[in-house]
Amino acid sequence: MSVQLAVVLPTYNERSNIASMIERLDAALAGVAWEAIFVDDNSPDGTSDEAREVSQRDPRVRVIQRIGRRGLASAAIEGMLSTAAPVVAVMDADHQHDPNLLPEMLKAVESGDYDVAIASRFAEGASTEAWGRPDRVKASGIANSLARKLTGVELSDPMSGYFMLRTETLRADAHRLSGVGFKILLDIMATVDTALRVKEFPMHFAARATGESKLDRTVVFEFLVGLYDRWLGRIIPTRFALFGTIGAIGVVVHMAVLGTFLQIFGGPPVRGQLVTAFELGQTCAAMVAMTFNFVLNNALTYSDKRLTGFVPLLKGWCKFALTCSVGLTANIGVAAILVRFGVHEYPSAITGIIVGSVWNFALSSRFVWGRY
Ligand SMILES: Nc1nc2c(ncn2[C@@H]2O[C@H](COP(=O)(O)OP(=O)(O)O)[C@@H](O)[C@H]2O)c(=O)[nH]1
Ligand SMILES: [Mg+2]
Repeated sequence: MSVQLAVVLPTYNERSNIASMIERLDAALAGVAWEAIFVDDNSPDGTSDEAREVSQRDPRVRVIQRIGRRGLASAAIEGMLSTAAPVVAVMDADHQHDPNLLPEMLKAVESGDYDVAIASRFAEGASTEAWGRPDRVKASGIANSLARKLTGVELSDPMSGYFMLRTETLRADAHRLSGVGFKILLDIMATVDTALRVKEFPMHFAARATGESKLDRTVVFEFLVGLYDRWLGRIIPTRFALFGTIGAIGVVVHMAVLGTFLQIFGGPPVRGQLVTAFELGQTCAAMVAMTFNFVLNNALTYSDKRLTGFVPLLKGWCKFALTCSVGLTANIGVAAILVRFGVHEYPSAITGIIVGSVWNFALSSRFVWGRY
């Protein structure tokens, strides 16, 4: 029998949930020709190994192991594009989503009456009490209403991570999806031009079985980044915007350090002094600001390629410093040339800064966080 339904399960450190998840899928999907695809971002706990072991016993289980990448949305997209099944579902691998909803969702999509089936945490009849996370319930509520306003998607739970659709619907617009962040359903709904017919299924959202949430800490940040990406990401790329924002905060840090330094050590220059307080302060401030930028970019702009461990961080910092020195030279060079050609000093300075940061961004994304 040809495969009817693919269930995509993005995973990061879910080793202990894999085997039980497959057991539950097997029980829930009796009579359906299904396959399960774990898309694992090379989890340090060996989730991929565990999934391969399950796959040895049950060939309906497949594994995509991604190296050097992170991200729920891009994992879901890659999983959905990897199947020949006509219908595909995405769900969490941590048992928060009840697989017993799958047959009804499949019926709705297969009937042709609906394009998308969504398991909703907030539809009539759904519940989130068992989740045990009133803080996240509240955050999801706010994010949902914001998302509804900004994208015009009218759903009770556009941030749900549990949904099903025909693979051809996805493939038609896959190249236009942003793949940034974690809210893949919202991305799909906001991207496709035709109005999708949606059926919502109230679900009882459970507590995670074992392991810990990956989204707790970054959920708000990722959400904002995702919204930005939808809005302006095509004009100014999201990563560059983040890089630039962090750079701008870096300038504030620089000034604060320099100001403090001059407050303490400032005063008229002493005769015979080798370096002035300003020169020393400027140097310290630049080092602090650069380190600050490096740390923030590592944590936020490149959260998916984050460097960890002392040696990689030190190496990364040295490369970043080197990159910044090239950018600084470009910055000063361009500004100086413009001034010589009679351009006013301020626009020249700003042009220099823009050229320098584009340069820094291009080089550092490649040499510090990229692969070469
Ligand atoms: N491949 C992949 N899966 C992820 C990533 N982050 C989270 N997941 C998986 O996505 C699902 C939902 O994530 P979870 O941490 O439970 O988020 P929460 O339910 O919102 O707290 C789980 O199966 C995670 O293992 C990621 O960066 N890459
Ligand atoms: Mg979860």
